[in-house]
Amino acid sequence: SRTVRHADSHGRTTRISSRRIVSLADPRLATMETTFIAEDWSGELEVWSGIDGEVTNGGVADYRMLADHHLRIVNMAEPTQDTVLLDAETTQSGIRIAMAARTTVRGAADVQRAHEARTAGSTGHRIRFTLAAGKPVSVEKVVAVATSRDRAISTPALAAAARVARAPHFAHLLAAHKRAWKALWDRFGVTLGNGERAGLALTLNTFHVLQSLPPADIDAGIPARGLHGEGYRGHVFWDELFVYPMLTLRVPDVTRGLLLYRQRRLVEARAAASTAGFAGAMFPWQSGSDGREETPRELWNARSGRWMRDNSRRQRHVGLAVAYSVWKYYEVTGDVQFLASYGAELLAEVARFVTSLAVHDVPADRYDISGVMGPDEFHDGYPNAPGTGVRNNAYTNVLAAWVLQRAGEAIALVPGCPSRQPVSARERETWDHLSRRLRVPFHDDGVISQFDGYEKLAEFGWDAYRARYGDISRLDLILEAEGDSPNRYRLSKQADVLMLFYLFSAEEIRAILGRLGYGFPPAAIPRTIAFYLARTSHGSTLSRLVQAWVLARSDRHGSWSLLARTLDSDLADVQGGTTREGVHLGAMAGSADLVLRCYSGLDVSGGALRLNPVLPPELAHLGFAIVYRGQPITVRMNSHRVQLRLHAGTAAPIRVRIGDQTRTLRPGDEWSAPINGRAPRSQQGSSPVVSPCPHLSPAERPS
Ligand code: IFM
Repeated sequence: SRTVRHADSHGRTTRISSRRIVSLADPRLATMETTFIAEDWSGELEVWSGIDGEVTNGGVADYRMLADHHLRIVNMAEPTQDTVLLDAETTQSGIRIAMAARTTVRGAADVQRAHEARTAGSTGHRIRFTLAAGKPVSVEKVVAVATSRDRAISTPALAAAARVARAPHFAHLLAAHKRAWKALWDRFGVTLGNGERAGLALTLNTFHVLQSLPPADIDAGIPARGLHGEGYRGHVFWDELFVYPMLTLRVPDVTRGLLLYRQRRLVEARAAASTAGFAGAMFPWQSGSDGREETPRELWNARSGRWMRDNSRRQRHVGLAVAYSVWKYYEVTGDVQFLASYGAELLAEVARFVTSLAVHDVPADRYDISGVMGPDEFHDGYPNAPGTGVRNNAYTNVLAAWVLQRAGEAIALVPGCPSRQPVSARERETWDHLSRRLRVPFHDDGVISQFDGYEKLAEFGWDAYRARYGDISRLDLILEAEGDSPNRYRLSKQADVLMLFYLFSAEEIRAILGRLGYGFPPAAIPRTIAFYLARTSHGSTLSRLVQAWVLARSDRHGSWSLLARTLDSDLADVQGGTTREGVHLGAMAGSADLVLRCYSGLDVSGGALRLNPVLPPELAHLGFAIVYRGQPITVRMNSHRVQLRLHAGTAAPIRVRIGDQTRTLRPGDEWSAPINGRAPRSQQGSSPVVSPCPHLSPAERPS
């Protein structure tokens, strides 16, 4: 909604109020209602209402030197006296997009209209009517869209014209829109026992994630910047890793649909792997329509006025993120059918790819993965070999070891899958072996090393650079402008090793490393975390999110402050201007997910739903709804107690663990359990020792 009071050069004041929606009830309809009130005058008003086919992609300053015109107009028409239609085609992909707009005027007696283009590439109606002082007149526009990707249509133009002709008026569309949001909000609403600011930001973030999701019948992924701007040209990265969890626990079908978006692009990922000389599927770092690699080769540095090489496509961990999400979807839903039809194949193809990436170091009987980049995009190689990638990125190798193990389990669960290229017993043995022998580098003091040789890099002068530049989040640009390179230093753009503590509990990390033959004593965990916390520039909005998660149990107040900043990523445009290029969907979804999963200690690994909350001091209570293995559950908690209510229905019994107690619960059951085994509050908030979230065993908790 927007209201403007406009005073013109003749001293007349006009109040213009507009409301507009893109319908959640029918995402192919949008509508806006604009109401004019002449406050102190009477006379004629002229309005133009139509469709602009000359719209350009000019929203990102750095792309201004690139092509910005992506539509070719095919036809413009006036199907009925109050409707115009524009039929266009995207210039490269040839997708037809038709839009029909119907304009109605209410509250004026003398409406005159003429079909008139405003520019050569637009079509519309010029509408005139008389405004009487103080008497509102509303102009209502309803727009329908159809594309050549829609199902069950003849042509997009016919579909758009038919849809707009059948569409109800604004008030009906708004009412249906509100009902649809209410139904969605019943699933996604979170009650926070906290001040309004965090609640507002959480609601805003959840809203923007939800309205970026494709309807089930549309083949679309999750673009990193939502549907809100042109940053990264709508490309899909690994950011979905941060989005799925909040969806899977509420609308698992949506996660399933989005994983199928990846599955449909396996063909392209297989081709990419084979072209590069590997087996299995190599998912692209940035991709769009067909799933081919579309990461730009160069990045513009406005500081230096130079193009920089962009080697970020070396982030092979993107496929591991897809595989991780497949398994997590299965754990929450128990959807074996999905695993049999699609999931096992995705896991197997990613496992095949990492297997072919790994090179055996025979004397050490270890496997190395070289030529990659971790999530930290500041290191694309070694100081003497920039651009060639790094060796044994710990995040990649540890996650790969976990995926190899899960791929084996998946095949055991659904033997014979994938039927296209069944997994042989020998392959499974190789995966098992690799999940025990991949190399993970460590520093001399036992800290997990970001990659082989990270420890040998120079320490960076953080204080001096902060003093000189203020905002040093994009050290890659700063250093390049100085003729230097981040490859020389111990620094990270964003959480890299720490991503392990985001995806896995401390026990899981120790188990994966233990299986790999590495001792990782509890004391090494806070040392590892502290090492990287001190060396991260937060050049991505994902970075503080991960740190907020990692600190949730040891520094509850610090975690909350980092979360508050992440929640504000777009509300306050914390990167100073990037929000206008699109929201940061990973941070938006991840912050909403963190409040729910991390602070409640919610975990689903091992076939049980576990809750082990530690709320930050700022959060008196927390309430939300989830669906676990088909069972809808309402959860409420404060720092002493968790209450669960399982909705009546036909779901199978589930195992639930709260603190140290485990129960089997059935539809209709309620359980209110005290939270046990936590350090007293006074010991937690101020602990200087960092320890990860979510499930430290008592022995590992900082004391
Ligand atoms: O995927 C992220 C990446 O991790 C950091 N740079 C921005 C990308 C898109 O959000």
